[in-house]
Amino acid sequence: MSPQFANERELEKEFEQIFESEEAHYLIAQRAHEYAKLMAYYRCALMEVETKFKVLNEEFSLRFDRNPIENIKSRLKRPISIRNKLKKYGYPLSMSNIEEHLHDVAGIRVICSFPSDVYTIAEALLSQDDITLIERKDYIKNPKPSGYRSLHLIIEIPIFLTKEKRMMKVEIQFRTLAMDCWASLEHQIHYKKDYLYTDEMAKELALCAEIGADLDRRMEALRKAVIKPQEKKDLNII
Ligand code: 0O2
Repeated sequence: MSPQFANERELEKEFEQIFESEEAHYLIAQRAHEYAKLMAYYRCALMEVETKFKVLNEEFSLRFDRNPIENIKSRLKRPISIRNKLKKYGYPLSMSNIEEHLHDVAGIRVICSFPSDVYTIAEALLSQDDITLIERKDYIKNPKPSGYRSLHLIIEIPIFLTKEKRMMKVEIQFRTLAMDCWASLEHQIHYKKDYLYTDEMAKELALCAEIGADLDRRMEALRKAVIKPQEKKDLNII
């Protein structure tokens, strides 16, 4: 056995001894339980926010006979992504650092029909008295150089447990169908990938995003042309 291999075997043995100790089992189990509990709280926050969107969609449907929300997708950040992001920011992995420094552990994507629906639904949510706005990034009014468009909100929402009320952060991304189509496809082609990527490709993707934005503008103009006067008045559409 080479000296390097002998050292590795010794290291392995040392780890085995540590992991077989009762103390280590207890520590790992305790950490796993804390993590599972925190993720359960984030899942509760996602349920709360998702319900709010479903209620808004239902009410809209009653008032205007159409649904402004096409689709709602929610997800919890994967443990490896949580670890990587904390590492990127220079924080050790701990439950308090996750809660304090990561704003997108719980994420919801709301896909709306028209650009104006994005703002109507976002404002309706923000006007609710149990929602606190932490951060707003409007990549629709100010698209990223890549062409990415979405309205991002970080909000805080209470969840009510048996003996406590906890404030949880949720990231919400609002997009139209056209914006979502571009972002989903660009995610496969380029975003955070180390595939070949030339300036020409970047220009082509930015052009595709412009085409999507043009589609949104044209569809919105058609909708405004057919809309009933009462809806125009209720939604402040000129
Ligand atoms: P994934 O794989 O979608 O979960 P940070 O939030 O700290 O990472 P930043 O730049 O402040 O960084 O956040 P920003 O710009 O608000 O973007 C966060 C999320 O928006 C990303 O999450 C993506 O979902 C989406 N996003 C932002 N820019 C792009 C883009 O150019 N293309 C696509 N397809 N999506 C984008 P994640 O966790 O980075 O990625």
